Amino acid sequence: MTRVFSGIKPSGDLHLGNYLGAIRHFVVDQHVHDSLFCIVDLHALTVPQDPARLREHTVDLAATYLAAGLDPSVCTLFVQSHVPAHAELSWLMECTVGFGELRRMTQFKDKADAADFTSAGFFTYPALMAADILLYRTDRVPVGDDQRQHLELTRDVATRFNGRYGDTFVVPEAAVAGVAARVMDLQHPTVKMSKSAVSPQGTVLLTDPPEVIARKFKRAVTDTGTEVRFDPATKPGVSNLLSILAAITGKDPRELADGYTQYGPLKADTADAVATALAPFQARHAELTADPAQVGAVLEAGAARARELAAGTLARAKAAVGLLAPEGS
Ligand code: AQP
Repeated sequence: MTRVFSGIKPSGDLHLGNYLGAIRHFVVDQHVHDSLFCIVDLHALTVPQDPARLREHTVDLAATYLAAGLDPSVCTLFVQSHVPAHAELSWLMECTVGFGELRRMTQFKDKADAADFTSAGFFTYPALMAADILLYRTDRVPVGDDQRQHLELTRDVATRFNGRYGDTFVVPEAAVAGVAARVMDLQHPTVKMSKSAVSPQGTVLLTDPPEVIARKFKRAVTDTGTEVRFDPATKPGVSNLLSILAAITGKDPRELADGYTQYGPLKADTADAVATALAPFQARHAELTADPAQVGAVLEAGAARARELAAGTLARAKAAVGLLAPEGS
């Protein structure tokens, strides 16, 4: 059975981009592949976090995974820092990846330029991401389009390590969704919707009530002209709405465009579709939020399985590079 691994940072409230680009694909994958879904809390530390908020976001992300339909009886859900092998293998990855390769990562270039403080961890986090994936001998990594470059780097690092030290890692494939692989901010449609963006009106949270969803879509920035056409290059605002509606209805964004002559009805229909799709999630999320013990038990069982799987790969990788195993191990 092929192995799937993916993760999300508990760095803020989850949004429609996280759902359409990642989580909804996890829900399908869990029934087809041996799937591990991680809350990558170590990645969240690459930018300063309030400790209490980080803990809250970690539990909330677990509740979000479960509420979205991840079933712990068929997939493994766990917190990255509960499996120390991630941090350990990350060092071996940092010593395998090139400085120049990390410097070329566009997410680093974009965000580092805008930040007051850039941690060394923010620079090296693609090495930790490679460790996350390679630890589980992952075949397939479902991610949004923004992570494609990091996945390529993981493949390069795995191939380099295998070439230097012998066959140790599986070289994984990225599985990037076709429609809505990059959901854009409703107020700034050339920028991706993001947890850390300072754009509350442009970011649709998974927990937004229907009236807030309706208001955000109503105020969405559209393009000059009045024609409804799917053309991300010249009509990014309208194309973003069509992509969201297409992802939820399973229709083609170009065909959907043919059904509209004005922006208003497209905004209203997209808001309705999003609110309806999120309603069952929101009900389940509220129940799980009231029952943190249930969420904690899922994470404990998930970490136990992940530790077991990770131990073998870490031991192989350490032996391959020549680290002396402790006596009696
Ligand atoms: N706008 C998006 N459209 C489609 N997919 C997206 N993803 C994130 N934003 C969009 C996908 O969600 C998964 C989890 O992402 P992450 O939280 O680990 O990191 P990120 O990509 O950096 O997400 P954010 O929301 O932008 O977080 P911050 O602002 O904290 O950096 C990934 O599969 C990602 O592709």
